[in-house]
Amino acid sequence: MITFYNHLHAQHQGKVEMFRGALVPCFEVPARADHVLAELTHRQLGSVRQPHAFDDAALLAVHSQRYLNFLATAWDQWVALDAANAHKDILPSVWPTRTFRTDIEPDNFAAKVGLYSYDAGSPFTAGTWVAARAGANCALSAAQQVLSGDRAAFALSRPPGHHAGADFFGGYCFLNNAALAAQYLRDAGMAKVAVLDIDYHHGNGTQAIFYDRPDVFFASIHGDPRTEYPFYLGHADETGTGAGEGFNLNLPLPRGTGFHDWLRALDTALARILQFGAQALVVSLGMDTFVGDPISGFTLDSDDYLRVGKTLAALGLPTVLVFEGGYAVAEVGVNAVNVLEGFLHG
Ligand code: Q9C
Ligand code: ZN
Repeated sequence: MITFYNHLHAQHQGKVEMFRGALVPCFEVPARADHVLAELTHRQLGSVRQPHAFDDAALLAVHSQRYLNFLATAWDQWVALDAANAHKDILPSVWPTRTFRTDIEPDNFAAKVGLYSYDAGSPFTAGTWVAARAGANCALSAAQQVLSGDRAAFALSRPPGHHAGADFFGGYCFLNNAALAAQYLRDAGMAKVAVLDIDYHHGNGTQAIFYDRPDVFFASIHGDPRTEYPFYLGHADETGTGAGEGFNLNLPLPRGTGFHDWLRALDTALARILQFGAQALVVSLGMDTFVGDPISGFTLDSDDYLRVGKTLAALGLPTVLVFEGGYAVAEVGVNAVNVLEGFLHG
């Protein structure tokens, strides 16, 4: 299996995120991807390549023009406010909630940041745009690889993507890599594509992007949003809207859920994906379901990920795997590569 590795990922390196009234060190750190790369290389699970370049059209197929303009210019706008800002990350502090307008982009920079975000945990840094773009190119390259006939490909990309919507960032995500891959497969002529999200957190961005569409089925297994981030989306009664009704499946599970129950949810999701008639599968591969994850609540262990990979492969579909969350840094490499190994040799 070819891995497209985001060689520019370390340019996105947030310093702090807001947590319980204090700024704490970021959980989403460059070492995460380094560990996966080291484990992949060590276990020789296929070649590692740099992503191909894609033009703006591939991004515009998912994201809005004004959001992409903002991402591309945000850092320069920030430093133009005050040269000393170059040493600090951008974090939002004001947001348009219910009753406010979002159709007018404010001139004020802080107001713009809030318009395009939904939490104070996702710092935007000097290299965020460059890194996120190269990460998106990894997902697009993996989709292209599968279109050319490969059974599967892996996008080893950070920052992650599944919380990012068409025009907002949050949850450490800026460009929705999985959605970009799915849309790329659609635009290349695959009529039905499924996105399966097995990150601990609900993939609110991906769900929102495809919620009114019958051509991309979205299924997610995640911590119950009543207690788990992103809180405001991911309930079982969200089944799609309009033409997309019936093409969204949420399987929330309580904090503390172990592999037995998690695997039953996976079987449910995969059965629905087969029933849908998907021609290709995009997996949002979050490793924060691991028992040792510092910000999550499921109890999967490292060996369980071999079985996860084997179960995904049994679906028999061309598969794009996209790296998402997973914050037990020392173990994230073994866990992610176990999924790949289970997929290839399970
Ligand atoms: N103090 C992904 O896994 N907040 N995003 C956690 C911890 C946000 C996770 C708070 C978690 C976002 C891609
Ligand atoms: Zn997550």
